[in-house]
Amino acid sequence: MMNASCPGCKTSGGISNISFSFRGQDRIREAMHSVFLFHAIKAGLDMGIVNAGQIPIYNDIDPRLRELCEACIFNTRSTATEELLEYAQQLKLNSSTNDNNKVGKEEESWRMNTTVEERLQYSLVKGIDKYIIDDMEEARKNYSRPLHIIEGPLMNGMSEVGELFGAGKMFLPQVIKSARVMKKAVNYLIPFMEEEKQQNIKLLQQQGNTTISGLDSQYTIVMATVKGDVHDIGKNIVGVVLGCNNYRVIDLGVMTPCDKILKIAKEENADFIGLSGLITPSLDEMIIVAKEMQRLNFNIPLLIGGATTSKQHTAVKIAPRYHNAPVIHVLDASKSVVVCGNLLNKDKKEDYIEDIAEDYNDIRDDYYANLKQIRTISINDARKKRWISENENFNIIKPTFLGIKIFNNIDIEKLINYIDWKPFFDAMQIRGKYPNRGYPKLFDCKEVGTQARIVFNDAQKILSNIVAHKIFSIRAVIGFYPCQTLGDDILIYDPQDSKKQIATLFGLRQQTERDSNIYMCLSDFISSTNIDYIGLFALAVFNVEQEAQRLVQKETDDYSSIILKLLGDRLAEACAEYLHECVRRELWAYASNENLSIKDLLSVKYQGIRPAAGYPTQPDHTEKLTIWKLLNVKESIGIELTESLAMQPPSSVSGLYMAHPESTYFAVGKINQDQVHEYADRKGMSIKEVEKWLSSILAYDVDSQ
Ligand code: B12
Repeated sequence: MMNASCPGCKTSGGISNISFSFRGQDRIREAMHSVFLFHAIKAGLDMGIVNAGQIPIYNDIDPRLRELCEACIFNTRSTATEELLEYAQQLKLNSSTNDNNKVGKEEESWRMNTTVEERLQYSLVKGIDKYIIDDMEEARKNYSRPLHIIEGPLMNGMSEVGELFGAGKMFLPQVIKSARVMKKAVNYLIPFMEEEKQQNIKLLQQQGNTTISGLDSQYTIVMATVKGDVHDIGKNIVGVVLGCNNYRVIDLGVMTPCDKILKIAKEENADFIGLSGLITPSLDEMIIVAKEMQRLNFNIPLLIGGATTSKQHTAVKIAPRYHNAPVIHVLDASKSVVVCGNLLNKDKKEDYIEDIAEDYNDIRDDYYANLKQIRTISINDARKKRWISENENFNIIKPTFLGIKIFNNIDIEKLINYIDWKPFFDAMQIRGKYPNRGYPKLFDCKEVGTQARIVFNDAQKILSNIVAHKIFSIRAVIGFYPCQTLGDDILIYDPQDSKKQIATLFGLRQQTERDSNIYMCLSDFISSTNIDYIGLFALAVFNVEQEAQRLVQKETDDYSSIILKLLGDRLAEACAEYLHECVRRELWAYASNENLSIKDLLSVKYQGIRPAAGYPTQPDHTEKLTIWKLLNVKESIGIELTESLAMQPPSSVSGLYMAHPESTYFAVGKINQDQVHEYADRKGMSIKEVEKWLSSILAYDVDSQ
């Protein structure tokens, strides 16, 4: 009625109000919410405020309870309220007597008196793989071709998963579990499909024909992490989510050259190309792919994702290079389905593309307008206003050794306490709501607490297995050197002879106007008059990729593989934290009395900093080359650098240790041409090369020069 009389108005409301009188009876309340939403959405409800994590699927509600909820909500009979009250009373009684054996029985009861299609649907939605092979065998008997099982019950099940995820009724870890069941089912069918294909080929050859059709109805996305980059967790998650929504995902893995991506996209008749990247040099590679797509006259959408990418970079630098089809930045896995869906939806497509084009035009305009407004001071003036310590008598402490120390086989068990779990839950898109944000408060969050606990427990099991079977090995190398500051650079001296310079760490200084009137550079934290000291380190968790690959191939298990990789990253960061503590307390021993809790460590409450090339205090990835040369990283512990200076294996961290009690993290921010020119000169690199590596922090636009 409202929609008809006020077509421009939207409707919203707190759904839980309808079940208020059943406080404490969650099962009744949740069923009422689900039933109400089911009908209200159909009737035009635009938005409902509801606990999405605790809504049962409409069809899963006990039919009697469902009918009673409907009777109450629609007020179809005068006894409806009493009947629902009676049901609730009975439920209370049953739950207190039956709690002990109920779980086991409920687990199996879903299989009774059901068709194989219903069971497959249930297994997919609930992520249960226990019976999938039995059910596949039964389905094979009912269907003439294995392909029909995929296109029929399996796709139906995954469509439901996709819909539930899209509606916020399923969480990412649940979706990944569903994908595991799907993959197991499809893998079981592959040999039968292969057999059928061979028979068809023979038949077609006898008839002089050569084409075989596959899953024609599916849309295909070719995805890859671009050349020089090694990170794929985000891309893999997107692949799983799109797979759950019936897309055919062709994942080309990591470090994929442009020509390979485009060749496969052509061969596979792809409907989309998706690129992923974690570090800034990958942004340039994405521009190259876009240019090539234009040159080769592609006309399919290009999707951009990964931690270092942004809507702004996509709009300003990538989209203008490829005009034939939309270039769209995709923020996360859940958005990927929406974006692809909109691009395929005949009714929405045109408007959607127009909206994106308009949005990206505005972003470009803003970007160029903002560039003009960035105020920088000259690098010479910035140097005059460098950061100067208040404590000039700061006591420089010499590390307990100078030169390199290698740590082979660091004990994982020692690192577990140092793990920061927040990024793990971020990657799984499980974010608690205020006041229950972050680990461990997250577990108390009404909306996501249960899922958080499940995925955390799964991670603990995998972690125990890693420890018990020594699946990962963790190696690190640390070096301490005498040093001194010269301008913005740090001169590194020979550990045996502090007069002999053996390398230079080049620094970038803040240049955008700031209220503090202090323009920092890392070199400010090192003495320019006395011999000072600096630490360098590199560390990595090895065998993560190999084990993840094994899980995917042998056990078709994306869920465990993604958790395993996330654990690899968590352990790399935990190791960085642990080693830094050893440095402060024992190896450099400038804070030998430090005794901080893990929470304080993760909140950086210690003395000194650990800046890393690529992070905001030193955005220049090429500085890693100096660390590699000094620490002999490749030969000593086996971490390699790709052409984009990503570290291989992926779960790697490298950086510097600085001890000055007042040293802090800061962001260099945007820098101007005068600094870039000088920096290039000092580093012996061309201006163009420096501009390429520092493109994301330039206060000017190279393309419009
Ligand atoms: C966790 C993390 C790490 C971990 C793990 C990295 C990894 N294996 O992914 C560790 C500790 C190992 C690490 C190391 C480094 N890191 Co780091 N890291 C991060 C952090 C905090 C989160 C990244 C992450 O894993 N997110 C979770 C995943 C699931 O999300 P995602 O990759 O973004 O993917 C989602 C979307 O982007 C999208 N998506 C992704 N791909 C695709 C593809 C398509 C087609 C589509 C449609 C969508 C899509 O969907 C995904 C799922 O939702 C980011 C900061 C941040 N908040 O983003 C910095 C960050 C990425 N790291 C950064 C840097 C610099 C580094 C190091 C170079 C530091 C160093 N010197 O040691 C190294 C490099 C490591 C290497 N091997 O070369 C920079 C990169 C920017 C830059 N300047 O280059 C960042 C942005 C931090 C910063 N603010 O400066 N890092």
